[in-house]
Amino acid sequence: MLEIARIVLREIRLPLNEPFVISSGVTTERRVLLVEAVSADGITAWGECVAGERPNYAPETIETARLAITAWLAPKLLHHPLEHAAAVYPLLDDGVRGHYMAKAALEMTAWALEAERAGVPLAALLGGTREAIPIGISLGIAASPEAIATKAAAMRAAGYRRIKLKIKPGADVAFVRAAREALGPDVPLSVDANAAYTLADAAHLAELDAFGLLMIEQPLAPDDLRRHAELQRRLETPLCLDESIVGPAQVEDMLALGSGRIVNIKPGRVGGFARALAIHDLCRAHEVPVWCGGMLESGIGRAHNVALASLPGFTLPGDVSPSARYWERDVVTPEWTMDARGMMRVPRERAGLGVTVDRDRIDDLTVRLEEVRA
Ligand code: OSB
Ligand code: MG
Repeated sequence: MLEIARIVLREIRLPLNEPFVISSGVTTERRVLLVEAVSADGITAWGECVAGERPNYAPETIETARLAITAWLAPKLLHHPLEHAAAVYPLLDDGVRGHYMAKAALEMTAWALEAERAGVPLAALLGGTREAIPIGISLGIAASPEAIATKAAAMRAAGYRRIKLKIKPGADVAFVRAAREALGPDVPLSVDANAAYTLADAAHLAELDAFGLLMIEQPLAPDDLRRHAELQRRLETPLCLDESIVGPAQVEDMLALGSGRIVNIKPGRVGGFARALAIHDLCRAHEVPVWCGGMLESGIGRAHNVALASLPGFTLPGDVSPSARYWERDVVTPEWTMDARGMMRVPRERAGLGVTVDRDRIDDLTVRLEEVRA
């Protein structure tokens, strides 16, 4: 039985090596909410909430997640024996609408705890089979087409298997053209609009068809599944949904409506691993490629993403970049690295996350700490 006896929440601050610019805002420093859970038999596991500093990607923020976890979610989980981590989501979801990132933070920590207690790698517990995963990079909006072209070429030279450019109205077609020219026709290239467009932009977005993109990620608002379907009918380039997908139901809707052909799975966005696995299985059954997105996670959240991305349906390179792309120094050892061929090894020789959480470093970075009471 899996029984959680203690839950400690910490906020750490981690400055990014370079500001990350998307259509709806800039991030210079991450405020990361970490979860530490201790089982009744004294085993510790770590997790991370992917909620951002502001509600510019999803409605949740680090502050709403902290409230949801302390007031409503963690008290349900504490001292509640469960057969399996897969039982955590239904427990948390009962009587609490939304707050998927807060739910995911606890749920994913419970899976890590189950892996630790069973003495198996998290990747194996989830059903992952890959020894290494292909890595992409998500590049923030640059000051000019020339700047993004230079950056994209340098990242390709560093080994990344797929380059993704953030776009917004006013920083799209010319930027993509410049990057495509710098990369040549064969490098996998995609764009992510983070919901910056409307259906009125369909003709403009169709200009992107000229650049052989792998996908256009989340061009329209999260709730616009019908409009995404209308847009997909007017484009050759596959649409990929990110913000729109908060569970398997939206994938069913996407399939029924034709709203997109690829899914970005972020376990931290969809309520955790059980729902991420359900989405993976559903997409696989429908031959819809999936890939693992990122939310500028610390090495702890990254460990969870690496484990998930080792499942067989993750056929496209993920936004699971190495630690050094984000931080001067990560909170785990060894740090996450990528080889010259753009691959990251999935740790399989140790139980749980497969990396060591650097508690001293976390203590140094902690600006707030609270133990949740039942
Ligand atoms: O839309 O995929 C996104 C980062 C923060 C919020 C949303 C997104 C992103 C990224 C970064 O693209 C991916 C990464 O973690 O490297
Ligand atoms: Mg995205």
